[in-house]
Amino acid sequence: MSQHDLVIVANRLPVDSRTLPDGATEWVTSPGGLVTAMESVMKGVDSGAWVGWAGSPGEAPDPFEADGMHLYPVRLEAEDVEKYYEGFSNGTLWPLYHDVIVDPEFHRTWWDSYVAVNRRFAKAAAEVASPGGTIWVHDYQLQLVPEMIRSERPDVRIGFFNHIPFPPLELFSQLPKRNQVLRGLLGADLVGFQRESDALNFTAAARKLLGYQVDQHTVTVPGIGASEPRQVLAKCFPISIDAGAITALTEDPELRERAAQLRRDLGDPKRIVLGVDRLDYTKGIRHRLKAWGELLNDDLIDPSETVLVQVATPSRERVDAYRQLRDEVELTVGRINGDFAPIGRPAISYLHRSFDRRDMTALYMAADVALVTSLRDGMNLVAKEYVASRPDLRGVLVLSEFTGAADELRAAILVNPHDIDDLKSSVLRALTMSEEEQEEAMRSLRRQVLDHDVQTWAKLFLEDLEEIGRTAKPGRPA
Ligand code: GDG
Repeated sequence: MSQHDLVIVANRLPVDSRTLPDGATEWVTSPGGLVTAMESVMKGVDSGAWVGWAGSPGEAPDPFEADGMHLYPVRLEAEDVEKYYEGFSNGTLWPLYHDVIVDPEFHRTWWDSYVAVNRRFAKAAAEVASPGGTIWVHDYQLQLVPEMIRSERPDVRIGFFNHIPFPPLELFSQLPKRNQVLRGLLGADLVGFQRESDALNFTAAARKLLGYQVDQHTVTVPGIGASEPRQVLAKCFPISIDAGAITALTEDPELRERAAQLRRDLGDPKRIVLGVDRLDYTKGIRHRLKAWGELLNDDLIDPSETVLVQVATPSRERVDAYRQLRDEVELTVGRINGDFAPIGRPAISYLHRSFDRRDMTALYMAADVALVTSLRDGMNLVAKEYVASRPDLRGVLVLSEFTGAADELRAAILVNPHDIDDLKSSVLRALTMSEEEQEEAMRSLRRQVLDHDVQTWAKLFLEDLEEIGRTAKPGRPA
């Protein structure tokens, strides 16, 4: 087995398998922020690897290479998918870490599976990291992995990044096995979060629940037996997007034409309002639709002039709460269209499928207003992608206060999505904003997004991790 200086560990590998017309399958890189960020850092290392699940239950494929990355598939049986992934990750942790918007469920068999699968990922990563190398673990599905790696490979630097919020102590305390989760995370040298408040929630939990000493962003983990205490840095690193790649797309004449065509396809409305979300209860889609329905009902929006385009990408379709959400959203969209749509065109153009990156960018370019109404969101990349797609300085971003992005994108119209009246007046304000106001706000938003792209995010995280490794373990190879 080869050895790698940088090993990424994430639930999914950055590839999807595709079936060709002759029945053969091939791997295609799946687009996404993490893949882009990692591609940029992988370029700077001699040998990089990625450990993750290839996406189908059962026997894992052999390790293979894709786009210059060494990929190590981890096996997940159908039962692991049900208990580790749909169960503990998405039925327990996801709702609990997102302010219990739906009730978290807990089953001890889910936890057992979470532990077993985390061990499998940790073992796979420990096997392929070079001596003194770096392992970067991602997200809530793998919180036990840092400690598991450390017990096998104390020579490596371990980083962890949590893409979703870390909840306040009062909520985190509800998690059965909370201390095991904390100890798992504290196996890392650096634990990264989206927002400062997430990092503070985490250090508060380490202090209150484990009794560990905390000094600002540093948690001291006591040594076991003769081993020395260790310091763990918990800090925020707000994730971002590949702003350069999006800017390049917006300059493509074919995409400009596609954006214009989209408007024509929608019946040439005066205003297009856009929502793009995974179909997830954290994204506030129900609240958005309620506000939209009321605006139409109150005659404050004319459906022959203004259309809402809602992309709802299919997500976690086997988890009950997601099935229920889909039913509710589709019922509401159907009702609103039935009540208000002009003949031959929708009041809400609802799209329950995925689009390629070019179509997504064309949608952003066509949208006069983007609506991000999450009830809780680690960051929300859609908000940043919309801003990056508007070099023309037009368009208005309505952004929930409960996103990580709201900490940075202060020039957006910030909204409390729980307050339907606030949501309604924010939408109306966005629709009536003058071109000068739009330009001023968009210029400020763009400065923030273009100066802090995903490549910078990854670089800052890895630099901090390397620095900690150097100071904490002077004897280790740099
Ligand atoms: C988690 C955290 C955090 C969506 N539909 C399509 C499509 N997308 C792309 C968007 C965007 C991404 O998916 C969604 O990212 P978000 O940040 O909005 O949300 P989550 O999926 O919940 O991501 C979140 C993120 O991790 C990163 O740390 O920001 O808070 O929850 O890039 O454009 N892309 C394409 N077709 C679609 O139909 N191509």
